[in-house]
Amino acid sequence: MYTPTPEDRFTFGLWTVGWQARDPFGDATRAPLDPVETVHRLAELGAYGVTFHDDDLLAVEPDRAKAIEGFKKALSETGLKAPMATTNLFTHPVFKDGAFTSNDRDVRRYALRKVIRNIDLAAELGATTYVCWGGREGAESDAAKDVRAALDRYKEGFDLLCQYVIDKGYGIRFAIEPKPNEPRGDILLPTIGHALGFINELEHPEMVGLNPEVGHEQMAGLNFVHGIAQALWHGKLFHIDLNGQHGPKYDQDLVFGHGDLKSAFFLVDLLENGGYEGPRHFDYKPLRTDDAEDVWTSAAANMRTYLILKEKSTAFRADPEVREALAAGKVTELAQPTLAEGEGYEDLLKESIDVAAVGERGFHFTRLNQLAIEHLLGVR
Ligand code: GLT
Ligand code: MN
Ligand code: MN
Ligand code: MN
Repeated sequence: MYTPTPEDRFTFGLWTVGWQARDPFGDATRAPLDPVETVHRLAELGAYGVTFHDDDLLAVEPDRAKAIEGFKKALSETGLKAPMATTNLFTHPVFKDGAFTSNDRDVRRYALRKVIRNIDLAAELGATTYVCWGGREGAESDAAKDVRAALDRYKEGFDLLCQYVIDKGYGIRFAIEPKPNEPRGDILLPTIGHALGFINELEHPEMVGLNPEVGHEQMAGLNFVHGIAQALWHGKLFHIDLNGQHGPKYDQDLVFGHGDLKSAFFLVDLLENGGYEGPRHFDYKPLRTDDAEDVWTSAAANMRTYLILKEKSTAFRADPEVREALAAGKVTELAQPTLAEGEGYEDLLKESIDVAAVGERGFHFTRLNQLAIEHLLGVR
């Protein structure tokens, strides 16, 4: 029960279990982790794949060619896939004012070269999604960044990278990961909605979608389930970062379900029934208080929680009382078009209702919500 297998398509970033737990106030509490060990441990736990930044591969082996060779060998020994890759455009001081949108043109040109080099590796390893988290693209002062010029440069960057992928014939799509703040005071493309608007201005909008992260939208006080539903509606949910967060505060990157559990339940319900077919990717950080072995307990916890919530979602949907409450709340009626086939506004304008009487109808949503809570608490 609740034992993950590769069919569940669970994936983890090398940087998640590999996080040494350095924070702004304290040193690392764990030793660097060899990506080769990570691949083996994740495979043993039942994961489907692993994802990486260019620099993650160099955690213990500074020679890039050797590091890549070791990583590839581990992938072929375990059968683990590498469906997504990304670029570290935030750690080195050169990126302190951003990468694609740094005020310094030399930095922008270097950043694009760094991405292109890792896209080649991503394509070679069979990755189909390339994530772009622009954590340093932003500012602390509104005087310091011409945001309209920055968006021009951001677009220029994506247009160039799309052209590169087209010219090379790679089967790769880009996924933008929004975040409102941290490490910058304010980050560009702060939410799912901002990113969706930006994508429409690109030369190849069909090649660019989203990689939303649970905690990032919740940091902005937004409803993650609604954001994901809208991303799916636009056909833009290319990838997802699952983790946990307790409301608007610093980016917690907790284990999936260890933040807002009710939201996690409805998220799993949506992912499992809303047409998302990509990997279930965990982007979390093992607690700083966890030791080297606890890291694997936490990795397993993400997958186990997802599978438990998946089972709860199935039971919720199958419960006759839930079905009745969904009908009573007219949740299903929303799928019915407001105008019937062949009707126009003339038909609508001919009609009238007893507004006072209709205004008195209840939707009984408390009952429905309580049923969800009771499923979640395991008493139904
Ligand atoms: C970094 C960030 C994550 C992003 C990663 C991809 S890097 O750890 O905090 O949210 O998904 O670049
Ligand atoms: Mn995060
Ligand atoms: Mn993060
Ligand atoms: Mn993330």
